Amino acid sequence: MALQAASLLPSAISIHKEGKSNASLKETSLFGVSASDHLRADSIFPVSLEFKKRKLSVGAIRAQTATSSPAINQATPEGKKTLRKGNVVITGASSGLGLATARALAETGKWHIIMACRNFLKAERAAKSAGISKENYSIMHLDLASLKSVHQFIDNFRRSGMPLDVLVCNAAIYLPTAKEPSFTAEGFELSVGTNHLGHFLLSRLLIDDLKQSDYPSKRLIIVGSITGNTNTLAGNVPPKANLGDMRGLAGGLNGLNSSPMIDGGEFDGAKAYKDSKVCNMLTMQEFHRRYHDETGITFASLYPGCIATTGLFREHVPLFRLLFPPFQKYITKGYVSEEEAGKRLAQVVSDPSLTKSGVYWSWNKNSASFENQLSKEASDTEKARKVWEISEKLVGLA
Ligand code: LMG
Ligand code: NDP
Ligand code: PMR
Repeated sequence: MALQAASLLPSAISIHKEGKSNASLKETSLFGVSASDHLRADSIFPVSLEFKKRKLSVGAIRAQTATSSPAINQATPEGKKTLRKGNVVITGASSGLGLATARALAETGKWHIIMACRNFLKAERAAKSAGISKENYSIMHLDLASLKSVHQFIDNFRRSGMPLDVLVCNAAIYLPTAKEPSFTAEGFELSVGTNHLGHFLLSRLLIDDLKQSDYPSKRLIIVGSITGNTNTLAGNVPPKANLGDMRGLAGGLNGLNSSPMIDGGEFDGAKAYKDSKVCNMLTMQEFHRRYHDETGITFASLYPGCIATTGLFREHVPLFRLLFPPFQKYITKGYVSEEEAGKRLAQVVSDPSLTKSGVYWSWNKNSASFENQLSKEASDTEKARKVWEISEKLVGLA
């Protein structure tokens, strides 16, 4: 609501200097109000103003899209060719893998990163402390635990006029110590609601924007994990992922007239997280089957390695947080730093050799990427279709 009002303000057409963007950010921080409450899209996203102006004078969406971002020069064998910056939306870019990926992409100078985050100030501080320069990122509010917020994010993004070239569904929460379930705004169990359903709605709607992009390699990436794959040792640490017949999901995961767990069982936070990762990997493959041939979009998932130091483990007991990094470093040897994991995901975003669609990428000891095998459940086409269909109903698309 406030956003719409803001975009009608006269200031919306005069703010496109960085100084003014700063002023707006300061305002936000001074009052300690979340950006979503009074988000001023135009002041936060410097590139968007070009669009507003063009929209008024040109009106043709394709023309806007093609000239949206500053052009950069890329040397090619034939000589110099101009390619505009790619625009990549990364959910949960305020910490861990998402932030490290944003940094790795920003360093190339070829990407504008839209950090889609639930905590605007945290994201701003994170970008600053990661040394990402101002012209390389924007922050837009997104709370995946609210479908309304997902719709608002999409509105804001479209209003900015930026084309969408790559979408990275990275954000996640993990609640291993919760005894009772928590729920999203719409009443879905929080881990599956955030990690899967929020992203499902986001990506189902943004596929239209990806389709319209004229960028040479358009991609939709959904971060998966080894712990959702029961064909690995890590995936066999209890509680194991298992979607069962999905009776809980079909019932809406609300914990009232249905179980909060996808398989209909008792609540278990660690299992809910692993189940959500199975849904992420199944969704990526279902996207590939439904959209790849028609759109040319590359759909991919990945296991970036065990990034044992991220905020993902913030809810775990202190002893676990203390021992988990050395355990992964010296015993399993599955440990990777945030920086290394960020480089891996950045490859999946932009490496010209990783354009194959429908792949679950992993990296070997020498940090070389390879196409990994998913578990039986995480590659079950029938389950993928069912997850897709039930999820469409739950998020109001069917
Ligand atoms: C459970 O908690 C929840 O209860 C459950 O609800 C669910 O959420 C589940 O997977 C999710 O997690 C995990 C629980 C069980 O751990 C804790 O509650 C925290 C305690 C963790 C630390 C335990 C220390 C005990 C030390 C004995 C360890 C024996 C095993 C050694 C390694 C064996 C390798 C094959 O936790 C577990 O499942 C076990 C612990 C998990 C990982 C951490 C283990 C670290 C131990 C090793 C120390 C590393 C030292 C490094 C330096 C070595 C140099 C050579
Ligand atoms: P972090 O906790 O560091 O990052 C998670 C991000 O998600 C944070 O930015 C967090 O925001 C954001 N987030 C959480 N809930 C919401 C929400 N409701 N709306 C919007 N954003 C939200 O964890 P990681 O970097 O480790 O996790 C990133 C991805 O990597 C996840 O998909 C995870 O499953 C995957 N992964 C991680 C592994 C690891 O070992 N760490 C291994 C394999 C996969 P905020 O900062 O506001 O809390
Ligand atoms: Mg696991 C080869 C061994 C390996 C790898 C790569 C991981 C990754 N883990 C491995 C082994 C083991 N883990 C073993 C042998 C144990 C029992 C001691 C073990 C335990 C363990 C726990 C308790 N591991 C965990 C936990 C968690 O709470 C983490 C989790 O399941 O989060 C969902 C976790 C993880 N181990 C991993 C990775 C990548 C994680 C965390 C994150 C994720 O999958 O997203």
